[in-house]
Amino acid sequence: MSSPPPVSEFAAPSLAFGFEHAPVAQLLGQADVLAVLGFGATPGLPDDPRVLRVGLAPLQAAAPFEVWRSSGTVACGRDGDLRWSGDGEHLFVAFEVDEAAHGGIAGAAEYAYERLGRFLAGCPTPHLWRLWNYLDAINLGDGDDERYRRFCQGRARGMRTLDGAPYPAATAIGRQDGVRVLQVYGLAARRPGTPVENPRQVSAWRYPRQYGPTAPTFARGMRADARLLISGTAAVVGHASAHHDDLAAQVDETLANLASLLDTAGTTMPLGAPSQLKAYLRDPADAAFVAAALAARLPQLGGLLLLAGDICRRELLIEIDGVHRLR
Ligand code: 3EB
Repeated sequence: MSSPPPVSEFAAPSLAFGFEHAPVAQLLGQADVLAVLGFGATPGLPDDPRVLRVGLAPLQAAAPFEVWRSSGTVACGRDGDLRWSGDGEHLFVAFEVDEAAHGGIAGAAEYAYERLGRFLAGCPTPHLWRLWNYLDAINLGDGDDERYRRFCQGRARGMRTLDGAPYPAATAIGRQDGVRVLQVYGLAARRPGTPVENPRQVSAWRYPRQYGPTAPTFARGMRADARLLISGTAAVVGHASAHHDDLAAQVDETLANLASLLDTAGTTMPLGAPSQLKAYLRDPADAAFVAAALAARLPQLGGLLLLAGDICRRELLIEIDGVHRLR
């Protein structure tokens, strides 16, 4: 009689997220690497389904890669213009959509989300946990013509294919690179996550009409795998932007929002060592101030990446997203 296989063969593979400085060729040679995200000018990135270059300029010397690793067996491939990498339990998915080919940012967003919905519906990891959306010139255009608002309209239309599933945690940030290509990447899984809302903030999908004809469709966070995946979080209280153009106060309000979200998600550990954060700054000149403010408030922080990026409301100067271990 053969003995039963070790328990680990039955356990679902687990993910790890980190910021790493190794050369990309070395990272891609490692069998457990699910995804490598490079920021800004990262020359020589290979054409590999696990790799995405995001055109947000890092505001630190020698910016790290963001690396997702899996304890399982990683396979990757392409499906038309969509790239994926997965371990059977988790799926990294990425694609880039040329806006002009789809009549503008709304059409590109609708196409991207429809495409994503159809792809996920046909795969064993259909549950969307987390999405990142990066587009150029997010605040260009006035009133309802603003590109962010048009993105929200297209995204909501394309999301109908997600068919009643809860909204994923998300980030939507403006690149400053002049490239009219919508970048969408994310994390889906075999099992659903648990969306978390923030009691200090009106749920985004309930924002009133003044912020645009179509409310943004994302959850404030997603609890999954003993982690909280934290959406882009800014100085929004209720539905209003707080501390217009006051960076220091926006940093404090954003940290208060993050603490409230963690509290709601039931963490026993505050923001700090169990957290890895990305901070997006509208003005690259604010990097030193923000780095110092976060170092003072979160001295044990597990990792921080500072990126130049425009927040979707003009009066907001900073937005922070990330991942936090719950236990
Ligand atoms: C906010 O709280 C800030 O449209 O996907 C944060 C995270 C924000 C995600 C999105 C927008 C999005 O409304 C903006």
